[in-house]
Amino acid sequence: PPFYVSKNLFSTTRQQQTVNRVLITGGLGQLGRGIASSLRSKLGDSNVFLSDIKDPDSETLKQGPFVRLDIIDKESIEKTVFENKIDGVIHLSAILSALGEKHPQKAIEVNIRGAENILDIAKNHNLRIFIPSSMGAFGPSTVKDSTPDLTIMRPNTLYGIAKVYMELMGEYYNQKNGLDFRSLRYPGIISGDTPPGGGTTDYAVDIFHAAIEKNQYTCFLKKDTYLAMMYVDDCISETIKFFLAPREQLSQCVYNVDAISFSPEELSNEIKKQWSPEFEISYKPDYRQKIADTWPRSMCDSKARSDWNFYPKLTSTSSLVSKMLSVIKRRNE
Ligand code: NAD
Ligand code: AKB
Repeated sequence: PPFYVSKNLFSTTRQQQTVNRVLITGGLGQLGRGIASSLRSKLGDSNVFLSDIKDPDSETLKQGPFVRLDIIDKESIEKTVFENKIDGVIHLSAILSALGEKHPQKAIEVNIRGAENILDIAKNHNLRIFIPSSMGAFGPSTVKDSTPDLTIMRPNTLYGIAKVYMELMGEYYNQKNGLDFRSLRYPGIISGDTPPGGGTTDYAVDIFHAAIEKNQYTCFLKKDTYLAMMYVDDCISETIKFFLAPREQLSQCVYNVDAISFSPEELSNEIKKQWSPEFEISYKPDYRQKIADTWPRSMCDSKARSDWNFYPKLTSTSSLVSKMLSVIKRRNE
């Protein structure tokens, strides 16, 4: 159980009730387009502005407004917010855990300076702001099974350190300035139609493509490395539910969310069963093993379930494998 429990962790002074026009930063990564498409079906296509430092493809441009934004360029972001009457932000720009250890300066710039910029803008313009945190915010001294919302957080990656800083700054502005700051600690997110962006949990996506293309996969984690995971559709639907939830439903700014826990060996056994008994996996752990060893095997998300009805639908390794195989096969047709 959490060693510290407090009521009123979410201040509701000064906040508007609804969001109508939303800016998504870092929107061309694994999660952005799916989140934009789901939010557009609720708010209208022209009310959700996708942005990224990268250029979009023509299909993305057809679906709704796009602005090219670098999260470090605070002035341009502020101008976009002001000119488009933005009242909500979903901030996805990030350098993920594995990439961050390879490019530390970039990780500090995007994950720390970028979060500072967007939180400051949200505070000054009274915007609702959602920023995903991660199970990477926990560290080697955190309990690894059913990790509670409130527990020891001493991560040893730049990615995790930036997530803890972002969570604390958001909570601080919520308490001091009434900022409507919301965050979910995601587990590893698994998707069949969008590639992951350089994380420690990427193996759980790569393995499916390798199985379908060559019936063989060399895994960068050891076979018994259990980690918390979630299918992308659940991540998107539950994120939108949380982002649009009436503020009265929330009793804290930051919640754990979780769905499935498995190891590479368990996942590959299920792929053998459902795809091909000839599928072969070998293990060649690299620097990402050290990161994975410090992360939760599962997170306790009971507060998210009771406060705002968090409810992931895909909760077994077998249903995840079946879903991933069908999505990737359909995409390859
Ligand atoms: P991703 O790496 O796929 O995408 C991140 C996007 O940020 C990229 O499109 C990139 O171009 C953009 N970006 C990088 N530098 C930028 C800059 N200077 N300015 C603007 N944009 C910039 O990440 P994702 O998987 O879509 O993750 C989105 C959020 O969810 C991140 O905060 C991440 O930490 C969090 N999260 C993701 C997972 C997961 O498994 N995908 C798990 C936990 C938390
Ligand atoms: C990563 O592995 O870096 C992400 C995450 C769990 O935050 N997928």
